Amino acid sequence: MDTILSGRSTDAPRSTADFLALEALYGASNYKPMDVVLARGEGVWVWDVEGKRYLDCLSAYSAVNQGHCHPKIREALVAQAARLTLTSRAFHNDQLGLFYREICELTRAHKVLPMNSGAEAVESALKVARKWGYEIKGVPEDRAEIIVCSENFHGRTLAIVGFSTDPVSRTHFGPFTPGFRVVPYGDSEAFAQAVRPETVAILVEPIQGEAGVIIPPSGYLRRVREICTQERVLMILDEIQTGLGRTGRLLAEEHEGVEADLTLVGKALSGGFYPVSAVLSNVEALGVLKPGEHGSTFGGNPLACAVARTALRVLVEEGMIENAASMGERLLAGLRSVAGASVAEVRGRGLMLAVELHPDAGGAHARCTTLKGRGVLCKETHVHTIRIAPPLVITAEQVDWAVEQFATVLN
Ligand code: IF1
Repeated sequence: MDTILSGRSTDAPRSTADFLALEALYGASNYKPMDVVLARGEGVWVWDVEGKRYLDCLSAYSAVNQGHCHPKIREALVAQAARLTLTSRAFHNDQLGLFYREICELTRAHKVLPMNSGAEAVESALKVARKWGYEIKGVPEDRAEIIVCSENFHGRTLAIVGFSTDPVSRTHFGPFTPGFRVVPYGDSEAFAQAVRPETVAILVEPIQGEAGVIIPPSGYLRRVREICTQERVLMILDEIQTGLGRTGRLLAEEHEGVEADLTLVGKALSGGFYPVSAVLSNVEALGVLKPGEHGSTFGGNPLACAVARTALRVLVEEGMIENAASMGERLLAGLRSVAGASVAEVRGRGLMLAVELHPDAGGAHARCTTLKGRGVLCKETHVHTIRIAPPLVITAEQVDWAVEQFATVLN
């Protein structure tokens, strides 16, 4: 450890190959990233260690909706970092109440639970739903059931992977947490059939991101909302990826005109500067939490709150949400116009898009590698789908240039 900690490295890495070798030597192999080593980001652009520029069409899985290194969010981070970064929740701080008020006014939530990672927000919502079930709905102790959807992605904790339907996410991590039931995504009647007296909630993504930008049938979320209201089941919408402008609305639930009982946000809540997530509640579900019953060392810290306040402000003040709607339509039409025989479907809402290739079309990874060579960074999902999600600040000119690059791999 002393060699590593002393920083006495034999030679400073410079090339892409140097950095890849260093990571391979010390890092756990829980990812297989594309062979590009990024060193700088600004707006929609990132640069690698060789100085090559790329249009980022992943946005760190929708965590940099505001664009890389947004100057106003950076200023807020630096200023707060010079004042106060962490107090724990044993004491109050002068940023938390302001963050609460601003995110509630923006989302019409009544209560907020500030956390750090998306998975923490999901886990917190699951705990609140169970507690609400026992104390408000009257479900017998330890009998609460939460309904989730096939092909879900909600994070990597043990409870969450326990209800994943993706073998890669769950194999050899058991035993898992009981109390979850899986229903087909997009099928509201299957959900209605699955509800039992002990059902306390459904956890669902408005659009499934990791599954490949799966958009449910129109009316699905409205019907789920109706069933939840009729059966006294909490509707928990995971907007950690779809939220904060990504689909062309502040929250994706707005496309269906529904209001969840618990809404989860994360990722772009900090513009990519800091892990910040939150559980937003439109009913007093969060009211079941009493002092000492839940918490987190960093949850609601002043640095996170200062960053999140500015990340939300620039999202709204700089018209990023409206831009996501208009540039998303432009990009969707552009991709469809260049899609050749290898493409099965081009789909999307706002700037959350995907190109699904025919199974015999040679896979998405090879095309992402070719796109890298043309200065566009994308990530495939589930072998045949290219996920496309640029920062919400992308311009029409940049959209048109991106379409030209995609044309070379989609024909
Ligand atoms: C990885 C996927 C995306 C999420 C939704 C909760 C979370 C995520 C809808 C948890 C996180 C990230 C996790 C990251 C890659 C990325 C991802 F490929 F894993 F599935 F976006 F689709 N709900 N998604 O998308 O938030 O705890 O990560 O802050 O694990 O590789 P987190």
